[in-house]
Amino acid sequence: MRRLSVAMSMVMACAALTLGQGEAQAVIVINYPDFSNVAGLTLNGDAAQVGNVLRVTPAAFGQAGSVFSTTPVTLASNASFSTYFQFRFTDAGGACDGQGCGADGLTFTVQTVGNNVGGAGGGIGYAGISPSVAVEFDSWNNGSVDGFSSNHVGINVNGNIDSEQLSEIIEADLNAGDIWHAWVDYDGVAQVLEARLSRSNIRPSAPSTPPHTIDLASMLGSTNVFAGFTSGTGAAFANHDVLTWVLDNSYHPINPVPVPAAVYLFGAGLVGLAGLARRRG
Ligand SMILES: [Ca+2]
Ligand SMILES: [Ca+2]
Ligand SMILES: [Ca+2]
Repeated sequence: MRRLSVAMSMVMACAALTLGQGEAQAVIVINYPDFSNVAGLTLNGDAAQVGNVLRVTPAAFGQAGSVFSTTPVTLASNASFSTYFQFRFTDAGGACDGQGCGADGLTFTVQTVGNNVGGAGGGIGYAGISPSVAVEFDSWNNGSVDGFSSNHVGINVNGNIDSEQLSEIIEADLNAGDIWHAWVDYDGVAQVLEARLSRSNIRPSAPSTPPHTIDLASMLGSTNVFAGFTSGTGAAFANHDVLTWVLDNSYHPINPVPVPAAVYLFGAGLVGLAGLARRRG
């Protein structure tokens, strides 16, 4: 009995840690420790569930896919949110752009509908989706719209692939097959969007792109949004997989990131779309 009590205390401490220091009001509304169950998500175009990952596009020519929450996420009144996800690009093939092979990348996108797909290839499954804001992880140099970079992170708006902010990723090639950790945070009071990227699960103190000032609530015209991912391939390709995803509908940067056991507990204790759908199913 005593042993059980100690075990429960440890479990509760673990759950509290997941919330982050002093962030008791954080509410995780999307929580997929993996994608062995994709209930609560709408898969569009060439996106598919493969094993326990979301394959937003497969390693094949000319693909375009997207995955969004099936029901809208209600953000804080000022449209604030924080999200964390892991992704990985594998089996790069087709043409090469002179700075490695594989294309075209992945975006995290927030928009007002959940069942559309943007342009393939350099459109990264995002081109033309408006109104929207996206963070792109772009692995193919499409010339001036990409700042002539073959490996960069950018902040895009309203389906335009010519980024508002763009920074070269120098840590490694996106197409090298590593697991990447990404954080996207929007502080709707300060109206600042930041993106962070690392192969470590420790959230970098500095953002990976210059902070971008944007009035998301006005731009989208609603704080009920669809959040998710888009991807595209063209003459070059790769598997563009999302491995895990957590979204808080307020500004609470997800740090430290959930470890799998704590994520499960967290999802069971609060409302996660996946958990909700499982209970319904
Ligand atoms: Ca590249
Ligand atoms: Ca590109
Ligand atoms: Ca780009």
